[in-house]
Amino acid sequence: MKLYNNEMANSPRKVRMFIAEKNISEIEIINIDLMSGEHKTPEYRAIAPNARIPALELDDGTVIMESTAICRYLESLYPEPNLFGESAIEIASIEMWQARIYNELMIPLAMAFRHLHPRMSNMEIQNKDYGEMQKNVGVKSLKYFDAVLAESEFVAGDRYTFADIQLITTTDFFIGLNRLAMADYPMIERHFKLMSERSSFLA
Ligand SMILES: N[C@@H](CCC(=O)N[C@@H](CS)C(=O)NCC(=O)O)C(=O)O
Repeated sequence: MKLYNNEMANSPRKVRMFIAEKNISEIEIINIDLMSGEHKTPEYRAIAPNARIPALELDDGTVIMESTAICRYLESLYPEPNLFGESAIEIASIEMWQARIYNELMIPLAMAFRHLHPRMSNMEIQNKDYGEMQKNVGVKSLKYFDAVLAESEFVAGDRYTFADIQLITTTDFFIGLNRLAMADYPMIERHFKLMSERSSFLA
């Protein structure tokens, strides 16, 4: 299997963390240079028509796009340690939290970054008003998830799951890039410290 990756981007980091937690060694990493637009070349589009990374290419040529779909596929191949839930209610809870983090926190903070940060001006037709609006949505969500994490160290229940990967890749990347301070969200900061103690954090 081949993972199309970029070391600076947050979506492929989810997959790298997942691979590290599962201790999977059979995946070749192929780096794609986003800044030079390598992901938009005909060669890469022939592999991943969405022109995004990550993408996982299987040995028979099948390609899986979307970081969560890739992780779900790897969970089926390598069930231990379980990261997507065991019981019906745990599976539903992890799915709920990972999707809520993605939709309510990651997307607004990613849109704010894409529309406001000078570094993104060559990858996005920037609309500053839209960026500011998304930043406000993201800040409200940060406050919300900070309150959620006051109840539990982990996002979904009392153990490490894919929902923690969804959160840490979002907070570690987008809080700073949006010129926000993690110290303003003490429970998110506690979660950051807990995650940074795991070896997968540096994957
Ligand atoms: N929902 C997708 C998002 C993939 C995505 O947007 N990847 C970014 C890097 S984090 C990318 O390839 N951006 C290239 C572009 O926007 O042109 C996933 O979770 O895999």
